[in-house]
Amino acid sequence: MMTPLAPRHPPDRTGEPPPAPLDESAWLHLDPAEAAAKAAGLPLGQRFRLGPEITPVQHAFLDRHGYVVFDAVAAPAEVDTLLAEIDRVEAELLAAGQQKVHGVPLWFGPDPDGNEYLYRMGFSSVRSPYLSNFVRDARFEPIRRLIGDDARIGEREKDGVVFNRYVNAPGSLRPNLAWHTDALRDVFYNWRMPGPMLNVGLHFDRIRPADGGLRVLPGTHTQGAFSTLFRKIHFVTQAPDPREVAVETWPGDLTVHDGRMWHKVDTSPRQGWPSLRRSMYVPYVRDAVLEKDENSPTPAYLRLFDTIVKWRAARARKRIKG
Ligand SMILES: O=C(O)CCC(=O)C(=O)O
Ligand SMILES: [Fe+2]
Repeated sequence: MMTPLAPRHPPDRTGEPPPAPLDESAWLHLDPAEAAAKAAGLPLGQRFRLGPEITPVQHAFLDRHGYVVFDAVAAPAEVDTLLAEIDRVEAELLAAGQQKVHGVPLWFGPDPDGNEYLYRMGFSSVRSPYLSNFVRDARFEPIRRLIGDDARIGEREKDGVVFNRYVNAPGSLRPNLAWHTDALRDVFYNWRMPGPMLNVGLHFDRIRPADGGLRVLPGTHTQGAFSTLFRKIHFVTQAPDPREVAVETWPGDLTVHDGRMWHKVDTSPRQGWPSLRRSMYVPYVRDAVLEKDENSPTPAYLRLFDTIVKWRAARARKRIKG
């Protein structure tokens, strides 16, 4: 085993450990109707264990609510090494003055100390063999099969492996992410309403409901096209919804959510580095192979965002310099 590298901001590992994930040993052979009945009786915050197969109850929970949380899929040493790798790749990109990777803009803005900080990085595994090996590890095989027997990890497709950071500080480029469905992005990529689509996220920080973080609207993955597009204003509405559920995470947790479900990231009430939240999304792809490279254009859906983000970054830098 490799010695863990130290990240600049290791996750907070103080406080309560997570509750034990559900013991499903007596439920492994339930038929879909029985599994659906069990899933209906579980709390919305239920944590599951990722084993060699997605279980009937895990399937049923995901079908019913649109998301599922797996307990500590990455070990503490892996979490630290992944975060340290992101720090290393960030330093490389900064040193090279790089603005995009494979057409996907890098969003740099001031961190709580006023230094340049990478808030969103697409294709984050292409410069990190460790990260690339990690996302292809055998433990994720049941997740791949859940998405489809023909699914593959698109390290060089779509936006690749996306690494997100959120921090609440004066001049922060991004303390949150407003309500949206990921389906909208696929409408842009494919020009049609997407069918079921599952997004797989790894979570690096301890996020309690009081810390902001990921909020979902359970069940909205089965809404009609009109609600998928217009229930809220995509990437603008941030206001609480009475039906929202906070997805509580411990470092190393893995979530699967249906991209047609409404979700957002709320600002942490803390300030500075204690507000830091990091997530990484691994693209599982089933469409025809469409690999990107350094000559790939910026996708249309990112161009508008990129203009807004660059403007916010410039404004933040000016404000910090006074
Ligand atoms: O950071 C997260 O967990 C959510 C990010 C997200 O929803 C997105 O990038 O589409
Ligand atoms: Fe999203």
